[in-house]
Amino acid sequence: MSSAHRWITALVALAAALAAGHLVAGLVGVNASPFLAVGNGAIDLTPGWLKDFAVRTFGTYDKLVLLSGMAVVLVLAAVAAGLISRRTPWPGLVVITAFGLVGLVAVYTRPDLGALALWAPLASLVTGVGTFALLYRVRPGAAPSSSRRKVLLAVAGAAAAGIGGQLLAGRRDAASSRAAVGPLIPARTAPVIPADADFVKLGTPEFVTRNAGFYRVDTALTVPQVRAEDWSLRLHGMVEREVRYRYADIRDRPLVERTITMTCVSNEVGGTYVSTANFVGVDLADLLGEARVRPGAEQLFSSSVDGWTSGSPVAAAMDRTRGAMLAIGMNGEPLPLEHGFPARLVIPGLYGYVSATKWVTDLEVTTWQARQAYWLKRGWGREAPIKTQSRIDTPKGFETVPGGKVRVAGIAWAQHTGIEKVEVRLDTGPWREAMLSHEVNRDTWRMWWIEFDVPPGGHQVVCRATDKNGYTQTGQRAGTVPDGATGWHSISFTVQ
Ligand SMILES: Nc1nc2c(c(=O)[nH]1)N[C@H]1C(S)=C(S)[C@@H](COP(=O)(O)O)O[C@H]1N2
Ligand SMILES: [Mo]
Repeated sequence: MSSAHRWITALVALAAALAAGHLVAGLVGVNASPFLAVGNGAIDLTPGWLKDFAVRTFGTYDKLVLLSGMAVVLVLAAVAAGLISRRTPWPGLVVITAFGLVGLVAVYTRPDLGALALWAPLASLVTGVGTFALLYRVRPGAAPSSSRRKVLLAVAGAAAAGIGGQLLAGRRDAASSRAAVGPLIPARTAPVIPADADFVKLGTPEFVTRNAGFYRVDTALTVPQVRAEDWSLRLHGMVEREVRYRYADIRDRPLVERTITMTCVSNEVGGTYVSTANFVGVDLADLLGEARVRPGAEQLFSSSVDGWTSGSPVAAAMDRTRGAMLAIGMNGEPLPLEHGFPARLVIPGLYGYVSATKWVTDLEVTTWQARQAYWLKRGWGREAPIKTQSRIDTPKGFETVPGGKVRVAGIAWAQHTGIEKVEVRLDTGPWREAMLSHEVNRDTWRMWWIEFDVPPGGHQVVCRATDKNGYTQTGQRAGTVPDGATGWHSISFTVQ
């Protein structure tokens, strides 16, 4: 048997195995697809420093890079498995079985997958082994057309299975469930946002971020697909009465709408992980009140359907003046799938990893001692209030602007405290106070702008915010780990 025939045989077996796994995953849940399960497992096993590096280097492409890397490894392993099977198929079969077992273990250990999900990697394993053994026995010398036909058949079968899996996954998809929710009309709408809440024409972002532009941060390789009909939220632990809510139970309550600026702890100084939306939902304090939290409770430990967990202070969740929510709507629509459909937490003033669990299905009232959430175990802080920060949006870094007056504009935030002032400095000049936008509420960002007369040449602007507690942002640079970056944002630009 030629070496080309052997490695092609192995590649076809690989394609068939992945496709079979995907087909079955279409029936039992897309994340059971062994390839995705290995990817998700790899993400959870990755040490924090490597994860930070990946996010910093590849940004939102980090997961694409991971999947591509895995694909390259698989292809190389398949080619090698084919090549080493010189006289018998056994060496190749051993390699294929080993990879199949990795897929099985990955699916088995995923917290978001049940026993049914094991059928997907099993299908992959059996198909991979079977395809390789069968095609290996085809004698290319004897009947070339028949061997080609068998290979073509296997390839066609793999393609059909893969597409079938995708279609099946789509049928169970949450998108149609979301489309069927209909309008969510709050009983208490958020105050109308005045026109002078932003300075878009002067170079700031829009006050309310469109859903499509809202930053996204999570550990999920594929967006969890939860249908509203299948969703429920269990509230238990240190409570007098365990409660379970279904989607309709939440949707049919009087809904409240709140304008809130969310921020990620991984936001570097000057970064983009900050956005504002009108969230619609119910007060978390109401739900906790119905369960009756017992004395001594400290932590609200929330779990997502994909196994991700978060720990929020019970006090923040219960504090009615803070307005923590179980949100089901965002900017006039049901939550987009990527932002947690059917339901998520939003607690104003705390970084997302301790306050904003998406696809939330479980709330356990407990102590700090008893449970450790996902990022806490990986070295991030337990209490993580959002730090007062500001960012320059105009001019852009290294932009060349016309001579004369140069306008500098940006945003500042100090959620739950409020922004008092923003100061801007050109080169080594004095700090000058910027014009602030209308304050919508203390849980949202504020926009600012200022103009400078700038001579031609290279220049630098720096900004710093002061919040309503009188705290002025420190110029001391700190990284994002363990509880948020500090330092002043600066921009270098050139005047013509
Ligand atoms: N299930 C789940 N929820 C999650 C996360 C996650 O990884 N998984 N990431 C959190 C983090 S770190 C942030 S900053 C916010 C981001 O929410 P967004 O993607 O809607 O902007 O979601 C939080 N909720
Ligand atoms: Mo985050």
